[in-house]
Amino acid sequence: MKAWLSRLQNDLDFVPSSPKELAAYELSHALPDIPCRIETDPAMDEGYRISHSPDGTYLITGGTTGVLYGAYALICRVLCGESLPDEFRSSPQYALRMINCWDNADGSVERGYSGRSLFFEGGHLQYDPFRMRELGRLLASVGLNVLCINNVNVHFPAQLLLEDYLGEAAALADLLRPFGVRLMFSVDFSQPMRHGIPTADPLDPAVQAWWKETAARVWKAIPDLAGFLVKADSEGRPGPFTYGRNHADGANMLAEAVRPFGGSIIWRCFVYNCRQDWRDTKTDRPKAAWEHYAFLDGQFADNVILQVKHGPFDFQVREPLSPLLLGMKKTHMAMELQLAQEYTGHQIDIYTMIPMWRELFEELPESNIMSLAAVSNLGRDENYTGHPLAAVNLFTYGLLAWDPQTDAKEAVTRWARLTYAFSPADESSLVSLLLSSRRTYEKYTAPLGIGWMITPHDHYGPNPSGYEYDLWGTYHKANRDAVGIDRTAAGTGYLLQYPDSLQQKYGDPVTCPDLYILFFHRLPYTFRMKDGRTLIQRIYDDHFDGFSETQAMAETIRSLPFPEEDRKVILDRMDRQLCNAKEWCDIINTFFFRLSGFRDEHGRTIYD
Ligand code: GCV
Repeated sequence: MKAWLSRLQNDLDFVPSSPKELAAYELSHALPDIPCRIETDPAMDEGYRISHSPDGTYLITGGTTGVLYGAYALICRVLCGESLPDEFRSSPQYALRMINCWDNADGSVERGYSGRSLFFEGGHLQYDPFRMRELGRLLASVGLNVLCINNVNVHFPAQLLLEDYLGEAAALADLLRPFGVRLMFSVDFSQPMRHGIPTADPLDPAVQAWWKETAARVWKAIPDLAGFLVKADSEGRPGPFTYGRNHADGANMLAEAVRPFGGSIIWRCFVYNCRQDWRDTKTDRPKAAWEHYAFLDGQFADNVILQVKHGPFDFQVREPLSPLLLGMKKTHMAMELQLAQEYTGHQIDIYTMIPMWRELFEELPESNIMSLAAVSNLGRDENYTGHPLAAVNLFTYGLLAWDPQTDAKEAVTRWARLTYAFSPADESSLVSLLLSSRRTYEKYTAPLGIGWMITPHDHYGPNPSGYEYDLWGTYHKANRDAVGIDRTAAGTGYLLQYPDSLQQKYGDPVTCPDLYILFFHRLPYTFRMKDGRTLIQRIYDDHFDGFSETQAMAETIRSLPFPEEDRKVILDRMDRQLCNAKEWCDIINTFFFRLSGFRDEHGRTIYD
């Protein structure tokens, strides 16, 4: 099952030369009985208007790519059986709606759970043009417009992308252009040093000249390249700190190089001390990004976009919104999400993300970010996302990047209807299951905002002490009396990075929402939660509930009429999810029971 494309009824058997031509093709195949006209109005850019004339014709007016988005919007609504108003206008909220692939030149994918890279193999760019068109279609049909094809951890020889591989990359850019998809490259900050320059110091004229020449060469080959994505001074990657420079120095130097070509520098803010000593109680990893960037607000060039992970740690099941996304008002910001289920079940466990994203957007004033990025969950597997149901995350991410007000249930329902066309009852079961899957996963994994009880490095399955004495700054400090970190002013002070209203909300365990409570507070197991249960009982209850909800989920999954090729994969993964949920439930409950000595009030089995 090719995600939601199967309802388009046809394989894309021609090479479109423009979004308009593609739009006409898609409309004539998907809606053969509906007369449509397309008119381009370049001023509308990516926006479109769909109007319905009395003679039954639909007119789609839009900018160069807007007409394609309009065509997909019309197709989606008609196939979903939705009624359309006589006139309907739309344009995207965010200019760059990006997918970041963590694909390596050797064909592996960092944190990839859907097979090998779609773009690389054996040190080369190597892709199937048919699949690239299908990918273009997947992205365009939900409005995604930038694809960064290589890993932010730029491993040699992917760096050659800028030299030997440029012709191949340009051919890929040509293939994706009619879909309104622009390429982006991750670059290594120390790249000049591979070309005979003894330093990568951003203030060194030879370094600046090298980047300018390189940018000129790259943009000559791919004139609409969206920009460079940079991971610097993070997890061993090189960066400006080596030369005593800050990240505005580094990003602005690159920004100058790409400016003549209209390129952007997407500069990641995932910077922290990854060689922390667990005995060091002064350093608190969530504080790091703010400490590195907040004081630089206003100093970044206007073609630099700071890309910030949605939470201050690293894509845990529940983290508060990163304070940087709220605090840097004079800098262009992008929020980074992760479709790849690194900490959220490896595309074995069902985990639908849009409920979580909606919570983030509720905290985030729209004007604070101008772009959205998501780490890809795509790979060479026939179904692209490994687990067929993980496709819902790519689909709904696209809708949300277009319109952050997108309703979670509506978006998931559209995906389900386009993908499976079930009966109303089955569709409703599938949609409820998907919408509740994140809470279920959260319940059987790490409790109440604490995160990080996962198996180190691989990040699948429980290991509550796995990261406890490690270098990564991700500690829960559970002992026989209490668990969690005090991040208030009396503790590490992380909370002080937030605006007053959030300091009030999170600062007192009595007002702090339970789901975040152990992120912000260190609490005794006897602490009374808002519903009167003790903290320890709540931990036990959540884990038992998480497992029993997974059992119910499995029942529903078995009852749904998935097409055969999906059914096999889904059932197999459901069995593995059941084992995983049981493992989490038993290990975490036993971990806390052994430490605290408190028995479950309901007498359920906790192993001792
Ligand atoms: C690409 C986490 C992941 C790494 C990833 C890193 C990042 O640490 O485990 O695989 O590296 O985030 O976002 O840069």
